[in-house]
Amino acid sequence: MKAHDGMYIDGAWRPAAGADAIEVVNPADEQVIGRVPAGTAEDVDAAVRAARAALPGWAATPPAERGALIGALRDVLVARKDEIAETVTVELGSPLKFSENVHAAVPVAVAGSYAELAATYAFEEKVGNSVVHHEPIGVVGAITPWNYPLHQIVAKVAPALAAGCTVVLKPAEDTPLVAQLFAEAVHEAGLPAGVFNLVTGLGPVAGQALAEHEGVDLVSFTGSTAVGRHIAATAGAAIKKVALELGGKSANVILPSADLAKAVNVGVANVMSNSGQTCSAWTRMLVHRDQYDEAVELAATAAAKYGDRIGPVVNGKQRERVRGYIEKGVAEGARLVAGGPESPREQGYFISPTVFADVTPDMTIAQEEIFGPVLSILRYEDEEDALRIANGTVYGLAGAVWAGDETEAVAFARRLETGQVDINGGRFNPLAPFGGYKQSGVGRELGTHGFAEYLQTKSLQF
Ligand code: TXE
Repeated sequence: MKAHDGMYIDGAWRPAAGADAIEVVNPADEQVIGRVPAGTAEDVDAAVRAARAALPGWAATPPAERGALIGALRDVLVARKDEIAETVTVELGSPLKFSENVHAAVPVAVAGSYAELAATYAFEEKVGNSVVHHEPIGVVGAITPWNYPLHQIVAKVAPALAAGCTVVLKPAEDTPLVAQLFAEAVHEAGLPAGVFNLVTGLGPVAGQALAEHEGVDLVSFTGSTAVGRHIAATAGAAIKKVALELGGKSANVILPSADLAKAVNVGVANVMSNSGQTCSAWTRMLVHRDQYDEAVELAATAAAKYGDRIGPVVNGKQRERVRGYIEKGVAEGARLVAGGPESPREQGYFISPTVFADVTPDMTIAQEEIFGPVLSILRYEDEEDALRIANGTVYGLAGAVWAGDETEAVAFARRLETGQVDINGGRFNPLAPFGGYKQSGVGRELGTHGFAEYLQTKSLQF
């Protein structure tokens, strides 16, 4: 796999300040596939300076022109989609079809939506005797995770650039190659130098330096709640705006009137997809006690069918983490009906699709984000009980409600403390706001709501 040995700063690949490197490992076979430089505070400083220098020119570029350049970037992502899919497959381990259909395709839709929005957004609006200007917030420090590596990058960079902000990206250390490919795409699309900059490196070094840098106006972070809390504290001390997209423990509520088999099968697929490494995954399935045994049987059968079709988890540490949760589930009295803690293969960080029955709301596996292919099935007595269980975690990112008719599902969804709910299955919408209630985050991504995060207002009174 091709890897750059420098940082993309001010429109060119430049040597890193230090000599340390990060090894990129293919989680499917544990082989080293490349090396990228481990950035330091010095690299971050150079990148932030470049972004600051480029800011006035980019902010003054007519929005339609910015939109056209983001459209050109989208076109490069389309032209290089096979390379993107192959890169994500070797550094994240996801099956190639999934990389093509999701990891390469979703960022194209998101970039396209912001190419359009830049050209059509009302950057000025009249409010009584005032005119409100929506101006770019400035230099954005984007810190992204590895689970949907290109999507997480594009969901921050595209709206930031569309808004007139300039960006320094610090991608996850597990998946830096697709980030380098993205930087190449930015270059190929012809975006002006300094508008987008890339510093690869470790979270506590390069990420920390970016979050702390006084030349950064907004830190947009997606990752663990623990690091998010730390970043919020750092940024808060500097009175810097933050956008945080953190963990989840979403509930898939199957009401008695629902098509049970469909709800269970789609629910299992949702959790196993991307080997369970999805922050919005419906990791808790809530089933009425009268339908419970049937649901457990359906889920166990569906999970067993997944077998080899899911990829490994991202690295050895994550595999151990997921295994630890599975062992804890057993120790706390949950009943294993599919999968388990043993690795299904000698090589690679694989975990079998795992399903737990007899999970109670107080168990660790019903409260904490596992980030692996592990489903917990909980029993509820009535709707009020289901609601209490669904809302009974510190998280509130996503969820699902299934019912015989949509009105019933929507009535229940309105009472959920969560940022997104899929009704009878739902379908991904790149224009719908995505983000969390409670400890799942601050702010929203995607669509006009995600766009607004990168803007600040100035009102002129007449
Ligand atoms: O996340 P980290 P990890 C959850 C999920 C997973 C767990 C751990 O439960 O099992 O987090 O994953 C950068 N200052 N999610 O360890 O550490 C880091 O380099 C600044 C949920 O991978 O939060 C990377 O770029 N930056 C999630 C990014 O933060 C720092 C997606 C995320 O890494 C930093 C990923 C620091 N001190 C994990 N420390 C979601 N919401 O989708 C680390 N980073």
